[in-house]
Amino acid sequence: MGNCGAFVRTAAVFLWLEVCLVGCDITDGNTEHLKREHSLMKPYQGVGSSPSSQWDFWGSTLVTSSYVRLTPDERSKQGSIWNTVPCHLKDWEMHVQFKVHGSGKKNLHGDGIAIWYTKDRLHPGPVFSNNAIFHGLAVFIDTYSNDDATDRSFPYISAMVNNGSVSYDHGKDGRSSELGGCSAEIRNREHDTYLAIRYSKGRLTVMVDVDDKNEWKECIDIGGVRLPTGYFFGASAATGDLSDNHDIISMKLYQLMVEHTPEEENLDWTKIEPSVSLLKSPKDNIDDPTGNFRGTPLTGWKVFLLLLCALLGIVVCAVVGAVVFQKRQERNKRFY
Ligand SMILES: [Ca+2]
Repeated sequence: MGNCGAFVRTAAVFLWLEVCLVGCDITDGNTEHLKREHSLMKPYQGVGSSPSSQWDFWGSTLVTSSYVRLTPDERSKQGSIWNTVPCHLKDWEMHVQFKVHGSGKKNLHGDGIAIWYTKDRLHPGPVFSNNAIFHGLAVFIDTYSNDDATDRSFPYISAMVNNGSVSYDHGKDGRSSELGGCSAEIRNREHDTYLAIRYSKGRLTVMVDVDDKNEWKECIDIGGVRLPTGYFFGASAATGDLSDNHDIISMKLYQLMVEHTPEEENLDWTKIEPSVSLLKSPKDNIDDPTGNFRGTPLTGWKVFLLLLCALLGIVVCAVVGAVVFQKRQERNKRFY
């Protein structure tokens, strides 16, 4: 019976470790460090106006002491705000506090906000007031469904990685180029709404906190993503025939303290071409561009298999134990 106990214990420990790997990864907040040169916070002193400012703004953007309004609730407005300092962190997490609000009724408002980590900055264009062809990462908070398809509800949050070869299709809400996404009720909320973008060891995770519960909900989580260092953070928004106030309250960038191998450290990370290695079923993607194997979330069938194995082990042990017990009893009987 000793072997059986050990087997069950091993299975239990393995299960616990896997669960911890998933849970710990998302809630780990102790290793974060705020980087002020890449953060935009109240009261936004010197933004845009002083030569030493670390943020530039463009278009309809209005900076007050309590919010940065990228567009007012008026038609055909375009605005953006961009960090002037290139980011050289390998592992980071950006927290965006934002507010989208306006007088438009259901489905009569638009277009939304985009958060950027790109090679070029202040590059006006048709995609939430930025260029449709870009190098880097974009996370779209799309409040208006341009496409007629009804299989998803808006506002819809999606992510796209581009090496300058693909154009975001605004008419289709970027469906063909999206890496993943989720619906989130972010508009006209009484409380604050937040979005977090984490990039670490080739994994891109987007989380939302929009229900005033002070907890992150996973929206996108994919591996095999390659992004260089030296790009710029920015936010942009646009209105068309329909409008909304698109406000950024804060953008806070945290450095994630992650160890890299000496080989990884010696690479020139500014030369990395933005890419994604697997577009199909990214949740099962264990490929890591930096060469490290990394634990993937424990999927339903894996849990099922593990439990099945443990159960089978117990049954086999019980049967063997019963047989041995019976044999021993029979042997004992013979001695009488
Ligand atoms: Ca749209």
